[in-house]
Amino acid sequence: MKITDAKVFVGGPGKNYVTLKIQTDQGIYGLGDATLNNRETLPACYLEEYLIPNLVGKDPRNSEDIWQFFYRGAYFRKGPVAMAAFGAIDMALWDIKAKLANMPLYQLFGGKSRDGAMLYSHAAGSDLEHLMDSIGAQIEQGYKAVRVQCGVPGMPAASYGVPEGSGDNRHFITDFSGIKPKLEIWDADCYMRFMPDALMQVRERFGAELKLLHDVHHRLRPRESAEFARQVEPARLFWLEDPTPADDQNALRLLRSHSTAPIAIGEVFNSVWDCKQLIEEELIDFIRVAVTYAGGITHVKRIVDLADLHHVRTGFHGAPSHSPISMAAQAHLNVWAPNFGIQEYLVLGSPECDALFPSKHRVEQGLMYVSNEPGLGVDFDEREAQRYRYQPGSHPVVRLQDGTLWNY
Ligand code: GCO
Ligand code: MG
Repeated sequence: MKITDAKVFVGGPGKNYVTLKIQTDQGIYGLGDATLNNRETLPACYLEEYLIPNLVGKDPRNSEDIWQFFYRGAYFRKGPVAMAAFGAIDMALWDIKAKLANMPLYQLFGGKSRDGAMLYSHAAGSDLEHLMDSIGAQIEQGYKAVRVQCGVPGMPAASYGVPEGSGDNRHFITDFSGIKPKLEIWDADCYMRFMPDALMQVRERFGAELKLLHDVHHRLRPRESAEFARQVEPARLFWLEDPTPADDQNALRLLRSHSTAPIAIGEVFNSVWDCKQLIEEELIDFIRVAVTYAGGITHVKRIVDLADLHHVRTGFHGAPSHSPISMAAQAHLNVWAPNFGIQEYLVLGSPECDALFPSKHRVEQGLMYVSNEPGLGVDFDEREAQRYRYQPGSHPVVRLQDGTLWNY
């Protein structure tokens, strides 16, 4: 069996999905997602100019060797651009393999450990009142776990995860008005004075059962993050995400020695080497990598297995930049993984998105059920894809009140 051709498409409804389609000489094709939010053309170029010419002619069943060929063969290893490109190839090869076996992908991992995998959605408000309404709306839709982000008094309204104005805008991350970023302001003092009590009010309003998550988005210094993690303990969070940047991983020891709040980190990681210390020292409870920019199924499965040895559960990234292809790959891992924790999920299902990526995966009462079709169980309509073009966009940048540049 041989790979005969591969093509990359960039675009989608309100998104720049990077979709890879690998064709074989047996008529079976595989699909992969290389969407690196706001840098989409880079993995697309890496695929087209460097990887696809080396892919054609290879036996698609040797997905491990192909992964090693690109990773070890590149000499300059890792990085989100390369790992997103390898990830898309890897997803597509697993798709082909499962189609050849005539099985849904999860069967190749070892079958199902559960039927429905728990999802969390997002709630956000410019103030506590709007946040409460937004949480209520998510619960009404059946979600048992909700990530909550709230505007902070004293800080300009637009900060991470919080809509401008009072609306419920959960697609805030990318600004498509151009390549120049918008500005957000961060003030740790205002945040730390307000947020622990706000989370406690949410807990009191919605009761003990609701699983509450909160994302600090890398904004606190290590000492602040330790204090904050201790302060939020009474709210009994399901997780506290990215309390401090994980570049200096030793810094997490300080937080760990002051708080038992469950910690989730890893959405910006792209290799097992980024995860290793946090997992082995048991400095986190959930690993947040995504199949999209952590090297696909082959590499993420290795991370999941390492995590399992250290009581770390999965909580894969699922921001709206992931296409239904990588979300499907994660859904298959989620029903299999013995150490599954939760999956981030933001409804992608517009009619345009469903037309571009037809699938029978379904969400019911906050749980995701994978379809039993062979492969990833998602298709890609190339004719629909012709409707879309790449649209430049950017993440905001963050400054402190005095103008100092800070972590987005
Ligand atoms: C999350 C993430 C995202 C990121 C986004 C960047 O927890 O979902 O923090 O919101 O900001 O993926 O592109
Ligand atoms: Mg996050």
